[in-house]
Amino acid sequence: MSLRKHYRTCHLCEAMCGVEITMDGDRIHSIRGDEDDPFSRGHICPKGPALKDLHEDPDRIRRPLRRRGNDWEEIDWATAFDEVAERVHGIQRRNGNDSVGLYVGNPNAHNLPSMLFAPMLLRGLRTRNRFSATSVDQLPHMFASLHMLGHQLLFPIPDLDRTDHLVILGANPMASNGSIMTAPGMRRRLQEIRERGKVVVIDPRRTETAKVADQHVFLRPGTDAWLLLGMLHVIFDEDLAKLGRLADFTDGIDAIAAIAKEFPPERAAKQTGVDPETIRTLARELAGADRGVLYGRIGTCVQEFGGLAAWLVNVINVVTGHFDRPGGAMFTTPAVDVIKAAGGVGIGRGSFGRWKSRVRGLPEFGGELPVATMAEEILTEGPGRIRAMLTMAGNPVLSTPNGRQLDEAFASLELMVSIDFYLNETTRHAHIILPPVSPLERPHYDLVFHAVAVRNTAKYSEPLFEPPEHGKHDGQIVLEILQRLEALRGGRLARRSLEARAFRRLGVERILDAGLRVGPYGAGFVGIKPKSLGPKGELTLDVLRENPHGVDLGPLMPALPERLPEGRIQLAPAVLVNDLARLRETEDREQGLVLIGRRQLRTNNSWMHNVPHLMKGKDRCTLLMHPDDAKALGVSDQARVKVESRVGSIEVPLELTDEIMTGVVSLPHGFGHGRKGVKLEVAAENPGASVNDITDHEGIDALTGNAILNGVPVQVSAL
Ligand SMILES: Nc1nc2c(c(=O)[nH]1)N[C@H]1C(S)=C(S)[C@@H](COP(=O)(O)OP(=O)(O)OC[C@H]3O[C@@H](n4cnc5c(=O)[nH]c(N)nc54)[C@H](O)[C@@H]3O)O[C@H]1N2
Ligand SMILES: Nc1nc2c(c(=O)[nH]1)N[C@H]1C(S)=C(S)[C@@H](COP(=O)(O)OP(=O)(O)OC[C@H]3O[C@@H](n4cnc5c(=O)[nH]c(N)nc54)[C@H](O)[C@@H]3O)O[C@H]1N2
Ligand code: SF4
Ligand SMILES: [Mo]
Repeated sequence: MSLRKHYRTCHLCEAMCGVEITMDGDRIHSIRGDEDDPFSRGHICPKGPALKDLHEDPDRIRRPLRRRGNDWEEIDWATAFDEVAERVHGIQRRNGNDSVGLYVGNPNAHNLPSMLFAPMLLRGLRTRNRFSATSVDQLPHMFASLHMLGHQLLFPIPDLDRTDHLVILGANPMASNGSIMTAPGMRRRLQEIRERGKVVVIDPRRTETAKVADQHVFLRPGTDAWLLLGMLHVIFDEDLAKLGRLADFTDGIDAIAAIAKEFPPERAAKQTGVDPETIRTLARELAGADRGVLYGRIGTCVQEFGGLAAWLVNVINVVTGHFDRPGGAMFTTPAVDVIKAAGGVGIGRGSFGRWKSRVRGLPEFGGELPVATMAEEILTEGPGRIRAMLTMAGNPVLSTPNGRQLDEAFASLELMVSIDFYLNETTRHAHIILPPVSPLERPHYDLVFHAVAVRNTAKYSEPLFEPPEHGKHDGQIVLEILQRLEALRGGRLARRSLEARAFRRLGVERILDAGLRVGPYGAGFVGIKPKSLGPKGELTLDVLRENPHGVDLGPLMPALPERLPEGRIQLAPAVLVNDLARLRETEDREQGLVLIGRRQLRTNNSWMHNVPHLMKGKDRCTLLMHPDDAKALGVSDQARVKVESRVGSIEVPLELTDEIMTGVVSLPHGFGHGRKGVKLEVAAENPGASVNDITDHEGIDALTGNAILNGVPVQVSAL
């Protein structure tokens, strides 16, 4: 037996754990945490070893497929690309460019070729009907960053390793392993904060993270903005605000002080269920901490007032002096500067309301429309209707609101093309499926997650396996489609087509190398370079190749005002301040039982349920409910119950627990694999139900267009 080791980054979630893969010949023998990865130091979670299972999964699609009635036939790549380009071109010529829609899912962010090439597809399709997982996720953070900091991708990251006081609002990093806060080994990092100071979790459920924290506070779903306003009141009322050096480039503090006056903790308490004294203590302790930070994540986003909550989290960090300062919310200096490079690949600073969706008139954000309106754009007749869809690494039937309606919409399309290697709830509607190579057959570098990590690091992973003959990564698939489309469109060689050619010639590695060279640690950088770069002190792809465990580039550094495109922080942008009116209107609203989500360590959105060892054990697609609510409703533990909303109903087993507050129930998302035509053998054994069959496509944060997935009104009854 000849064993050799391969080192890479696990790309499955945002934590960027280093893995050591032991190879027996050309087979994977075992996978464990890489002790020599300077960032993750040996940590992995149960999903890491699944890299092997995903690679070897017999259900993974390896050749292009074309629908034939209820069946599929394998076709060669040239036939597949020609057919896709011709049909897309024909549909656009007959019905206009907007008749072709695009959905881009979450795994693209974990995929280097996609990150480099998908933006070209976004532009090359020339459609305004672009959708993505952003509007069921972090859109409110991007909205706040755009309006406050001048760039949608300028994310404040909690400086986890130096803070002494961490307040976590609407995140469960013990299960999710962190989001917009890449930090492998969450348990150790949180424990270290507790040794230095305090960790507080504010969440409608006493989560896995709450259990390893010093304090947990129950909060009614969707009321984060009220809580944060109450805290701001205390900060100004007790004279705890301090801008420090930020005062020189921060506008709007007086406007914030005036707003805060209106929201004493007693008023906030009525909405949030958090008592006024607790709100005062939360504010005082955070403001009083030398190194403190407030971290808000998806619980603050996918709710009715996501934009307000994301804004107010930033405001509190700024006015308590915990912004752009060690231990506070800071900004990364990534080796490939996605913010500078973003202009080059067409992502840009961001935009809002440049156009509106056809049916509901919802504003565009960053060139995209809210995904909650995708189904009606397909189903509603009239000029501008979507007749063809392209999906790329996503499963919106399970991951976006009212999945049943979307199921119906996809089934009605003239053409659907999916770039994906599974036949899942979404891609089963495709006419053509274009499967990229396995993630272990492509090079890897985390363009996105290095840019949102709690430390500056860089790591490149070589492909572990040669791609199979004719195998294509996502970038190559995109380019093939685009080049054919441009050729069919005819006329002069378009600039985009030239760009595509140039990109194709360069290839992924050389583009990455160029990105590193022009980045802050590259040849052009003046200033002190980290010792880890060696005597020459320049970061290139070769340096990363020589350091397969990754390179540490040091802690986060103060970066403002230089990193702000306009040089200033806007604390009180009118678009956000004006949305407070909508919040005030909900003050006396009656609220019944509401539904929230729940991530589980062994899942990853909708697509890890085909891995046997992750699916072992008891059914995890259960509805959590407080025993008091169960008593009032006459339902008992383990019973199957019906959960109903305005748009639909599902049946799931009940799990009673006092971990969840009364008036709230919780279901995980990503289940619901029982639909006809899905080819996920392991997942089908334990299909569960999809929570997004009952989330409502009309439920959006009216400001940002983000979907409301937490705080959905439901009724529960015995079956
Ligand atoms: N109710 C509720 N709904 C939610 C959420 C919630 O908390 N509650 N969370 C939301 C969030 S945060 C997100 S990000 C979305 C995710 O929503 P989506 O991005 O739509 O769904 P995923 O399950 O991530 O999609 C996985 C698909 O990508 C494919 N895939 C994996 N890797 C690759 C690759 O390298 N290339 C290609 N081409 N395909 C690949 C898989 O085969 C699978 O089909 O779900 C959202 N939905
Ligand atoms: N194991 C695993 N890891 C994952 C994923 C996965 O599916 N499984 N998905 C990945 C993705 S795409 C993302 S975006 C990240 C997300 O990472 P996190 O943001 O950490 O997501 P969650 O674990 O869903 O935590 C959200 C928390 O918000 C709480 N909550 C619900 N409603 C509200 C509310 O109104 N207010 C407040 N304050 N809290 C509320 C929920 O109870 C929950 O504990 O995780 C990533 N990591
Ligand atoms: S925590 Fe995330 S990156 Fe680390 S092993 Fe698990 S899935 Fe992979
Ligand atoms: Mo996400």
